[in-house]
Amino acid sequence: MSKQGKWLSGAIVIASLPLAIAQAFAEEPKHVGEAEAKYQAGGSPLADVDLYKDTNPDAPKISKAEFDKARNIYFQRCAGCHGVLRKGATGKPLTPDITLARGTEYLKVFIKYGSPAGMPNWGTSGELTDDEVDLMARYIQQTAPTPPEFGMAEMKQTWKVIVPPAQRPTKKMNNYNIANVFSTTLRDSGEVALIDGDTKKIINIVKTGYAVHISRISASGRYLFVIGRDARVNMIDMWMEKPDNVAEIRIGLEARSVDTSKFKGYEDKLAIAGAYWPPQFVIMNGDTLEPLKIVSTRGLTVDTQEYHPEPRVASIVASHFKPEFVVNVKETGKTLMVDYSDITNLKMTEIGSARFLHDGGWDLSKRYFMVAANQSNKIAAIDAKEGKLAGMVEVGKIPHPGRGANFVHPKYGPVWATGHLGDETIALVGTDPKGHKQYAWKLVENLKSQGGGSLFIKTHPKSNHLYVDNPLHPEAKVSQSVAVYDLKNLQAGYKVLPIGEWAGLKDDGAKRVVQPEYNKDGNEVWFSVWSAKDKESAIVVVDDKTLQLKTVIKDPKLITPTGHFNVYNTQHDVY
Ligand code: DHE
Repeated sequence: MSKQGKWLSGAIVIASLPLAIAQAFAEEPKHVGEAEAKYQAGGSPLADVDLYKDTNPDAPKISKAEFDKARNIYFQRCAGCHGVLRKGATGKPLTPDITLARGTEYLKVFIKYGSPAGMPNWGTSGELTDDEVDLMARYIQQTAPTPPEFGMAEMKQTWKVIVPPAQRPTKKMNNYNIANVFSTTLRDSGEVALIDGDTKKIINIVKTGYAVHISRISASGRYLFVIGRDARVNMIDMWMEKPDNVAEIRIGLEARSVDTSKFKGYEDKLAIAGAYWPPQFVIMNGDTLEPLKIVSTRGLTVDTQEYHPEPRVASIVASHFKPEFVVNVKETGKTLMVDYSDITNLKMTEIGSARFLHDGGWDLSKRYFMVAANQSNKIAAIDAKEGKLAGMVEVGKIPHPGRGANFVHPKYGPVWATGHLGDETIALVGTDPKGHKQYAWKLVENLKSQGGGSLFIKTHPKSNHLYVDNPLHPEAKVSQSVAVYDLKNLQAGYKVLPIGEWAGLKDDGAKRVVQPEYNKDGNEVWFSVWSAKDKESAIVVVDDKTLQLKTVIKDPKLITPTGHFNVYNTQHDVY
């Protein structure tokens, strides 16, 4: 049965039952785990944006103040799954044609108790009061307000060249070993910490966008690009005496991805960023972030071929085989190979795979981009050389690789690995169609990990270890530790490293251990120990040979560290 069908059948059953029975029904195991629901409900900057709205005469009454409050709650909690326009994304559509027919009382039951199909129980969990549940039930029967578009004029208004290229250093002006610098996301302070990987000292805390998301490095290793959820791109010059911002721009109202051109002859020439809203990507000058070309991703879904009004841009990566960006569009399930050699006459190859493309990384040869279609439980292998779909693999529940991990398996040859949000497996996928044809694009082995709620997995060509985090696992002892496998003896299972405990934090924060990241030489692994913004957090560095604690980096400025990106490994796609 389709997901939609599953939801509808559950919905019909619930609608025809008295409340107590509906409650019991809602307490059945959820199809979407708590971890996944929390992860998606990350909060959207659109809560503060002026939105266009109309008033629907058929909808229940709602005052302007109530509408604004509900809109805020919607963008904080609901938009991640149900979409900005409520047309459905990983969650179900909530447009008035559906919600008005259900009515307020029915919707309140859903919002309060959740549903077997994965809707969180916002009321009984204490996240929303009864009044807020009632408000949200009325709100979702109104026509969804539309955020404004964000075109060239708006982008140019936000574009700042802080230090023009002519005034930038002509050689490296500092003594840092830039290749071993880490850019650490300080999620809730809207900053990145640049940390010297050799001395473990903070070089600079650089102001970036709201709830900053990822960092990427230019082909030469000189420029660092950071994107915030508010779609602000910052460009940092690592050659400055104290590396800092040299340009910035907003490319939309909400975004997650950024990268820069890496093909020979185009190094550092162009940058690209992808937006969640409006659904579009923009190609920029790699020196100044001047916006050059905006391309909308609105279009039809890969499977049912229905129009989708807000297909968000998920991961973007620069190809090493051609002057192309690989742009993964979530809701339509399409990968766009964007040829940047002539952006006036822009050519794009559209590769269809499966819906809800999210994150991914290169295979060992850097020819195949392995992208997770997370709500479809699939990995698509995109051949960047031939510009086509090389294969699709059914893996576990809600794969979430980050960029994944590559190593050579004694039996299956080169494999790429991903963990999952929704189950405890680590999927190994064969990636060598030449040398190991029978295993290519197949799920060759499943390792068992500590549990679901995993976000990132990592290894390094010089390491014999594979690290798997579980920051969204409901049990603290799992979310605060990391599992490590010996690549020479996978059958032995994993060892658990108590990273949260090693951090020795003074207060009892969430201490979620997130994202293993190696140093340049591949002999240390860094982990963020992520607590709330008013609690102490830390970075724990582990010796990869001995699996012992090497050092803990603490500083009051390290507020909510999450992702971290080693310059060399990010520049060269080493993982
Ligand atoms: Fe991420 C990568 C989207 C929540 C930390 N995240 C990505 C990418 C996308 C994405 C599309 C791939 C970018 C690329 O490669 O170009 N993330 C989203 C969401 O939509 C989601 C689910 C909800 C939200 O509101 O943003 C979300 N992400 C989170 C978090 O809660 C995390 C754990 C903590 C944080 O900092 O916000 C988080 N996401 C990361 C990290 C990466 C990432 C560290 C980069 C992984 C890598 O190895 O490259």
